[in-house]
Amino acid sequence: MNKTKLLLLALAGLFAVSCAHDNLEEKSIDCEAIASKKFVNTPESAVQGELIIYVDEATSQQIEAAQVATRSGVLPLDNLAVEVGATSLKPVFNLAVNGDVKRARGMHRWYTLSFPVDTDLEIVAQKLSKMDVVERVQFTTKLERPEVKTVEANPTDFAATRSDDVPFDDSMLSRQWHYRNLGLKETYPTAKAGADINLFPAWEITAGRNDIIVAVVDEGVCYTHQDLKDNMWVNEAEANGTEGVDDDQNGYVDDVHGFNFAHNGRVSWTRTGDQGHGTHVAGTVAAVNNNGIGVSGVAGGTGNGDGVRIMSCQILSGDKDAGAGGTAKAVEYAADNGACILQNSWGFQAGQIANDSQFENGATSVELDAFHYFMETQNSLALEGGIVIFAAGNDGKAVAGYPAAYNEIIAVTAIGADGLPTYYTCYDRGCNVAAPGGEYAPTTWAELGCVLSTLPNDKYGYSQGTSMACPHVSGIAALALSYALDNNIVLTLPELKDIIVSSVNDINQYLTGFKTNVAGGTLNLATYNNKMGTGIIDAYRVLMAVRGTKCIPLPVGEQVIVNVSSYIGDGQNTKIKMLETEIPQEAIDALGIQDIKWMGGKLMLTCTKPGTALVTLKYIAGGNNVGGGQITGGMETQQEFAFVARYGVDYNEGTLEPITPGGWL
Ligand SMILES: [Ca+2]
Ligand SMILES: [Ca+2]
Ligand SMILES: [Ca+2]
Repeated sequence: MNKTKLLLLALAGLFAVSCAHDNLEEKSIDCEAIASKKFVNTPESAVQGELIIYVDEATSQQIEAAQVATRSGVLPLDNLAVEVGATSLKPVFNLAVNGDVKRARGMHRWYTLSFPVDTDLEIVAQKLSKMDVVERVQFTTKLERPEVKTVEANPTDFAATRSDDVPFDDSMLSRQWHYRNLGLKETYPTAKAGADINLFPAWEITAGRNDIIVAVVDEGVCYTHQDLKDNMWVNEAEANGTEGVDDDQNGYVDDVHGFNFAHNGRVSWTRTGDQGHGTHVAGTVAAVNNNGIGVSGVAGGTGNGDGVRIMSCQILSGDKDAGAGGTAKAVEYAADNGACILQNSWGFQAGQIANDSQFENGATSVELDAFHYFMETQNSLALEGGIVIFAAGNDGKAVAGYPAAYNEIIAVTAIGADGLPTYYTCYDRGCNVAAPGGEYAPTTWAELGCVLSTLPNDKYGYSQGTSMACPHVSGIAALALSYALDNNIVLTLPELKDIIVSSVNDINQYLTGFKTNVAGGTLNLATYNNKMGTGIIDAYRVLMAVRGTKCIPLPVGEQVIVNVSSYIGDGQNTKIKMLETEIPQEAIDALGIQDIKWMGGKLMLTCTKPGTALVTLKYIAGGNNVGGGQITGGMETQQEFAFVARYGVDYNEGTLEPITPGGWL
């Protein structure tokens, strides 16, 4: 069995520009050109026979007016086209759809110049870069395909483990510790209860909506999978149309569930080299819930056709990839066809791009232009814009890879079933939030601590990686938008990003000592302190944040005293006096609350079972008494709180200090 550590789809060879190290032969890219920042990427690992160029406005107009495949009407370009035997000069983006917006953004100025593969790429690039009308020359870097270690799961093994204490009847759900972790040592030797995304209470509120579309930019998603097909996005015009015809005239033929931008055709998953990566990621976002089979997805619905929809924007296909232009088109396609969440478990190797400025260098890079277009396109009434979510990378470095690391993109780090950083996760700079990515057990490579999801051809399996963490966040974003839609709430993109990165549980209190990892080393956990992003994302907290309700964490089975006023305002206000509100019976039943007692404005209670309840508590603002009649005093008002009782909530036992937000919720 191949024990590869490389589990993220990665691009290599990007931006390794260094004049000091270049052998400056005549044909090489010269330092003057590099200094002019005309080049995006380098010839290293570049696809032969094509270059992407960004021309000035006047030239783009001339090219469009010329209407000849390889002639621009601009002399230097035409001369070069003749010289290299150019076969086509085509716009990268699809200007037939939403063309006015794209033109206003300058997207029409990107062209792909194609020529025979035996033509010297660097010479062509050099000549293009010397033309005034050409503002950028981008090499299309070949995507690398590190092998993913996946262990298949045998569905018949799960009949015995199927448990009644999960909300849906999917047979493997009780093994999806990443959704609800009971701390079972068979899962992982140091598994910790509560080290999960706290999904079950969120599902009591929403499990998705079929009008939210998540674009999975990855390998092709196996849309025929028994546990995915009902949650696939369907382009109805193509589904009911004619084979070989672009029925909806969106520029793509037979794009029923998405499109294969690598092979320019139907979405596929059975070519040599395909690893089921896209299908695994898609299952975490939205495998069909409550259908009696297989796994559950974070936003997979309740079994009533209400799961969020997966659009397959395929950029990796067998041994081929979509390149820079094809990846940009895949992102454009997602925006043009209704997606509001862009799920990306791929990226450049961490450290290849030094910083945001270098990434933006090509302001310029055709992919970044596409990401910005996606972010600025509104496809859901619940979100003004689109959200882009990326895996941080599996290089184990103290910086995320790009595009994940870019400041406008959410980068997801990975924890294991022990709630601790995984050995492979990137961390620190550029990282925003953590989610379960799973990990094989130390030394034994036992797979139950990995993420369990769908694999092509009705199969299921375990895998580990920030690639697996990322779709948890995309699924939760889909839940947030589903809940917002249910309640006619419209979020701006900054608001949704804030909700995602701030609705988290603390990880830092656990980052002491050392952890043995499967790769045979040890992690010094202090290295990760304050560097895994803001914390571990919590699906229930996310929904409460959309609702505008604060959560009060409570441990199960222990008597605690809650200083409720510390949850109001800045928590320091002495002019807030809690009134002794009666706790509703519904909440008492939901959490099995015993021994309730108000003590000087603090609430003493014991929760005997996990659960959540919304409780409205009254208080006096600005006085010790409520005014009225003969009394001049404060004002009675109230606030709604979410009581969240969970196993494994850590706090300072025995103390009467207020329980502060945090711990494993
Ligand atoms: Ca079409
Ligand atoms: Ca068709
Ligand atoms: Ca299922």
